[in-house]
Amino acid sequence: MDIAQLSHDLTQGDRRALARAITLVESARPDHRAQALELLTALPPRPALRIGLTGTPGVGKSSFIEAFGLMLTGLGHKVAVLAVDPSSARTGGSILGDKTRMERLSREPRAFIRPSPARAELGGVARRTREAVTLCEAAGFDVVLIETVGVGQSETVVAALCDVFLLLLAPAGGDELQGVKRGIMEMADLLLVNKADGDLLPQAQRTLADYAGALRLMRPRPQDPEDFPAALTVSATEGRGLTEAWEAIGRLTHWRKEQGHFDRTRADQARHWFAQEVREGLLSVLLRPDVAERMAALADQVARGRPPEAAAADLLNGGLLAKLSRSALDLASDSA
Ligand SMILES: Nc1nc2c(ncn2[C@@H]2O[C@H](COP(=O)(O)OP(=O)(O)O)[C@@H](O)[C@H]2O)c(=O)[nH]1
Ligand SMILES: [Mg+2]
Repeated sequence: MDIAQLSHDLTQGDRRALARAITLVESARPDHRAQALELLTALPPRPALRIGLTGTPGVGKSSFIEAFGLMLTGLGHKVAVLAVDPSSARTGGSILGDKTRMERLSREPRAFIRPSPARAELGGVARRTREAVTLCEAAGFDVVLIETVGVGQSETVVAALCDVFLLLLAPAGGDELQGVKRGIMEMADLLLVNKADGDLLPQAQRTLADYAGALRLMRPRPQDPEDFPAALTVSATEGRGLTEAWEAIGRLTHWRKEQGHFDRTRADQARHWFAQEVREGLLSVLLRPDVAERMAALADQVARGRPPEAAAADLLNGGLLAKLSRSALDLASDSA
């Protein structure tokens, strides 16, 4: 693959080049990995606004993305939609599989929708999504929406990928807060009670009041304006509240930029992902066949009475660390 050509086409906004580039970063093949890193390094930084979106199945995420995305393209924005879905290996792609709900957005020339890859384990999905965000930005998409259903720790992953995090909620009965994990509410910048239309409108308004009350009890965030995290009602199907949601996002990001929090958060996120990559890289060495074999042999010795500490030290101080530094050298010479 001609990476210089791909990089050129991508930065011209060529959608097929973007799709091919995302396929490249999704590949686990070592030669593809090397090309992916070459591509990502070559691309000029062109940061967009990264918006995360979570909510339980059925709450209206796809419908919201369709309506919100169309509003944004109508305002002249270029909108990319990605998904973090560690469940898709089992379900065959639960998120964004329902393209019927995003039919108009998927036909919109200023939008780009990419479902979660089928092979999905959280670490891999996080890296792939991070890299796909960079590719979308390089292709000129200035708003990137990242959707997750919140399987496992996927909200935490998305929160660490985006600038603004939205939690979509449905009108609830009574005063129960829908069993929304408290941690998720604490991550959210904006709570959107969807389906505020028709018969559901009064219930949506009551639900909004409940959540607004819950938000007031949470500890304040010194990095945000006083009225954040905020809560609003929206209707994806009737297109209500979308402008207000966009305005709230704008006000929040403007404030964070002025206060220096926006860039600082991005820098902290980059540090986080760097440490994560190093950790995963080290762990992956343990899965290499030669290392796994050596571990199995040492484990047998431990089972026969050798002190586990001694066997571990044997592995770490002997072969493994030497192997690690050798693979680091391999990498260095590969990229030279
Ligand atoms: N009344 C109403 N129904 C909605 C709204 N948004 C979504 N729905 C419906 O809720 C159901 C689930 O929507 P969907 O977008 O697939 O939810 P997702 O699973 O979170 O992606 C569908 O039947 C939608 O038509 C809304 O704003 N109002
Ligand atoms: Mg959906």
